Amino acid sequence: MEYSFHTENQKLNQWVRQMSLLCRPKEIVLIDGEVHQRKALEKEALSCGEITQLNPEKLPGCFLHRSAKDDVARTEHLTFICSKKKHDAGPTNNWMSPETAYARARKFLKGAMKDRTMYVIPFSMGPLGSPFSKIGVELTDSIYVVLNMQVMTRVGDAVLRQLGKDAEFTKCLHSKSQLDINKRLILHFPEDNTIWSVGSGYGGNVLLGKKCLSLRIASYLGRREGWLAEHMLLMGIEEPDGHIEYIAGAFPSACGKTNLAMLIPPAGLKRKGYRIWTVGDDISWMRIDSDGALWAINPESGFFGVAPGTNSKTNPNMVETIKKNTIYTNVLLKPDKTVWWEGADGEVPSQGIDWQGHLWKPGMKDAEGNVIKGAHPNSRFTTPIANCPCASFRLEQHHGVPVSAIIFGARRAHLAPLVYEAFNWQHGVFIAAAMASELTAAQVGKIGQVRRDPMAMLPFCGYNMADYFRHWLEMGKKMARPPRIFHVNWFRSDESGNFLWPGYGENLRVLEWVLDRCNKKKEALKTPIGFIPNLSDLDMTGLHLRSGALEKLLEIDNKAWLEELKSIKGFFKQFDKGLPAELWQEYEALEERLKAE
Ligand code: OXD
Ligand code: MN
Repeated sequence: MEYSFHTENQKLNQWVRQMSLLCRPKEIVLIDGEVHQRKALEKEALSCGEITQLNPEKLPGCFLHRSAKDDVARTEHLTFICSKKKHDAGPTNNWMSPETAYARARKFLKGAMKDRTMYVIPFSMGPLGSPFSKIGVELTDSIYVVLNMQVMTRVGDAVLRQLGKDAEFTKCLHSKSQLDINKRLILHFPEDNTIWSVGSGYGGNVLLGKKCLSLRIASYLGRREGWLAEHMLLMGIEEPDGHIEYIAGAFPSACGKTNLAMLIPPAGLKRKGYRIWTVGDDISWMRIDSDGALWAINPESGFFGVAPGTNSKTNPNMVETIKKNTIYTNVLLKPDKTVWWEGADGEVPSQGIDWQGHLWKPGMKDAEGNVIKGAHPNSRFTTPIANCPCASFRLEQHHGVPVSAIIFGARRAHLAPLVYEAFNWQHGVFIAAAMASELTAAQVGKIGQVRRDPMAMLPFCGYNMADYFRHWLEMGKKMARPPRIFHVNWFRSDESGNFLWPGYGENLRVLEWVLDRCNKKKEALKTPIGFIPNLSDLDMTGLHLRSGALEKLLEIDNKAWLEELKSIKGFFKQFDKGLPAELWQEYEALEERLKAE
């Protein structure tokens, strides 16, 4: 069969034809971004059972999708950086040579789209035409992917017009193939601006604009072009006089990043009249502007959020957001065609259809005696940011927003205080490079075990992390007005394992101090690890912690930090001579300060 595909862009035409000859679809359909095409695709996905229509009165425009049982999360062990030289992928990435990677994937992709349609999705990460933005084109044989990409990115003819005759784009090829975990590969070729994903249908593996392009490929491009692609939320805090300051924040998974990005101010701070504006909950792209400050956009246009635990206490704004035009994946279906998950609002339903499509009743157990969950712990919703009651009005602004502070967060039962501030940019880069979090049920590994996750980018950096640290240091030197850097820990616990800090909306009390520091409104206490707040500088109106809890939250145990240094050393050593000398300097300076006390 001869494939014909024509746009103005010859490189695109040629590539689509080549990939068609490999995957052998029955037809090629260009996604134009128009509503009637989307409606037709929804209809087709409904008729083949790929999605189910939810209650049109209670959840208008919403659908449910169930994935294969072993295709419910990112598969890091099947994710590779395929640079020519192994060294360029670095010690923290899986590496495969481009030749081997292309050859292996080709075997799985050959004829994989037989009897299927290949959809061609032109998409823009970032507002069309912004100097931040990057164009990608995803080829996929999954309508589910098309529908999700239309929520998560800007899709269609306008993108093609932007691409014009000869603009560059990231070549993204996806086939669900047989959805076989043994024939699954998520491959990144930074030097070819190419991504190949085969054998999966899970968002993080197949919505190629997200982790694959906006973090792995973009981090590589960012280094080459002098900007940063980061695993960070982006939020604005508006004061009563209308002035808005923006904070970017990096947290490993299951640390409440999405909830923080759209928090509701706590009752005790209501009198101050703060309003929160969400720009993004997962990814920030940051550039130095002509004012010497760091400006950021969220390249995405949707949230791909975790359902379990989302309720009107943890995240009221998200509860509102997902009431319409939302695609749910692997949640429980209730008899009235609405959805439920563990930790949702309201009563536990008396029955439903679980994420695997089986009849479910509360308390049911599997053969091993474990309680069967209605929704998968990593069940998700894909929903437009525009639905969010606190969506920032600057989402479409080509210049993005100015970043006053960057916060790095982690989950540490002990050691890290509630908040501390770096002495300067270089020290901040050290703090971020050494950051670590305890594993939760969301990751494979022993619960509670500490994993180093620099800048929360461990699974997402598209090149050698030693070079990534160097790039961060270089960016600092180029900024006349760099953001201040902070570290936060909402998860410090007492001896019995109870959290000392209530978290959620109350976290605004910490962010308030962060912004006061940025605006030089507050002094701080100098400690060996950085600046911490004077107790009286945190506004605790309306919040009653147990006596001594705040002191404990800000306590710094020098002995424990000296132990921590040993683990940091082990982590840094794997980068060998590549690790920037500045990070060893910071390491030694910290050791000296800890020993001097
Ligand atoms: C995500 C992740 O889905 O970080 O955002 O895994
Ligand atoms: Mn993420």
